[in-house]
Amino acid sequence: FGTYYCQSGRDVVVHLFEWKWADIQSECSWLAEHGYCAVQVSPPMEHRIVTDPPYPWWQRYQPVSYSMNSRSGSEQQFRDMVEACNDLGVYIYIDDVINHMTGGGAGVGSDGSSFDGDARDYPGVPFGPFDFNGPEQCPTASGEIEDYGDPIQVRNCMLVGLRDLRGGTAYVQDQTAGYMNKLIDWGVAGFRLDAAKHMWPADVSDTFAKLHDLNAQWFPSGTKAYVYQEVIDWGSEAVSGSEYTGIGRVTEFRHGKNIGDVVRKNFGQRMSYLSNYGEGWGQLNGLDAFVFIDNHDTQRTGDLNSILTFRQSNMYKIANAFQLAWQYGHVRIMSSYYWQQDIQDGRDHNEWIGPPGSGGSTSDVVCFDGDWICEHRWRQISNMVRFHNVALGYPVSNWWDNGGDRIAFGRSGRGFIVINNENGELSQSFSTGLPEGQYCDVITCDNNRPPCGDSGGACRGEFSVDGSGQALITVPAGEDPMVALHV
Ligand code: ARE
Ligand code: CA
Repeated sequence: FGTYYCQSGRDVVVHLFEWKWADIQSECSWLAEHGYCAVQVSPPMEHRIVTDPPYPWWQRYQPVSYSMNSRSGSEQQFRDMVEACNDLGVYIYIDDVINHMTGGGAGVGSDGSSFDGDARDYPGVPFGPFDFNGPEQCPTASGEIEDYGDPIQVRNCMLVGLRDLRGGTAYVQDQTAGYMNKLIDWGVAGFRLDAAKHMWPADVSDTFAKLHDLNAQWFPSGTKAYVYQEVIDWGSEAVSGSEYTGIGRVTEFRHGKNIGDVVRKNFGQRMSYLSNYGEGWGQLNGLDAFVFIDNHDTQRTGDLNSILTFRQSNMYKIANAFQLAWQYGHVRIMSSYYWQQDIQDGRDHNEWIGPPGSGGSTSDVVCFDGDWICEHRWRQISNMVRFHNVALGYPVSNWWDNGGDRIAFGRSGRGFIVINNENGELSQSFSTGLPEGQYCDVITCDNNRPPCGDSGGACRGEFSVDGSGQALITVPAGEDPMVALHV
């Protein structure tokens, strides 16, 4: 399940975090034009409605049933979105929450189903007490995961109070695979497996063995769903990502931290150390890895001194340019909404705040209105998605560095990028490996070939590559300290 299917020349995933289905449906035309392969959408199943705090984003990680009315819209809106996006060749991956149901307490979910977490009763599925892990499976007195050094606790006890499904039983697998098959039959192409670390690998593969092939209306017959599993592995716990690489791809959380530390120059890190970035840094094999600079958790509760987000826009653009120009892992771009942070003692007390809107409903997306950040539309990022597509499959070449924070590299004649993460202008002749011709800097210009276009006057214009692949490139320091050229 680690193989993904994209329209030819596309590769990158965008997470439209907390967007409504109707807004994603309209965004798909823009995404198709700009070469995105797929969209990750928020968990689409019926979820708990949390009022204390009021309607946090994380209410959607508490399933009540697998029916489809959620904060992002109705079942019909979901299906319309999948069809419209598929018709444009932009595929939908859903955030798949099947390790658990809600936390404690009782109520009514977003599609009208009742639930009682204390009694472990979810009639909308239905699940009852026997479908959950209890004292026989989980060794802790609290029923909570207390020690991440014990794989049995990690898999069989509750993650922050969330009622933990017995994923090894045929009945539970039939319900969760049935949910996924419903979506596959509607045209969904992939799954981010939430909390995969908390599920036994054998249970995960038994569940996926029940999945249908993708819908033949849009996908070649025999195509399997794409799966990337959320396993947070910093290298210090009992459960490791490599236990899951045989099933599908695995999130590589060290990617965002490592690149964040390099661009921020934390711990003596330098851009020049990136020459062997990827496996050379002790990370997963790139063909197993699913990678991102930040995600919806790390941008809120991660190590905020390492992780870069839209709030550090210039460094964020450098980090994204590097991950898109380099060749490592399957890349996901984060697309966020704004919230006011309240940082006390290094922790954001507002990290729970849900998407823009009121009374638990979400506002329509208007990119760049101050509420919806739309990083995926930032020119410096979306043009680098193009660079990434053009260079797909062409190895890194023409590496250069100054031993410090200035680097340059090519992609075997398809692209070339220079990054100047130091003070002062960088100006010199580079061996780019590019064919002779005139190129535009895609970090600051609209087009890759003349006429370069004028993005608000920022465009650095044309660069000439001569017959031996040499080009004189000047890269200012400060805002957008990069030049990227591609065929
Ligand atoms: C909420 C409340 C809790 C309450 C609970 C039940 O915040 O106080 O007890 O509800 O009522 C998200 C939020 C949670 C939220 C949950 C359900 O982040 O705060 O709980 O939704 O509404 C571990 C897991 C990893 C998980 C992270 C958050 O291994 O799988 O914790 N990430 C996914 C999603 C989250 C989501 C869930 C799972 C649950 O991406 O958005 O939670 O569906 C080390 C370890 C990691 C560990 C990490 C944090 O790094 O190595 O394994 O991650 O610490 O503890
Ligand atoms: Ca579990």
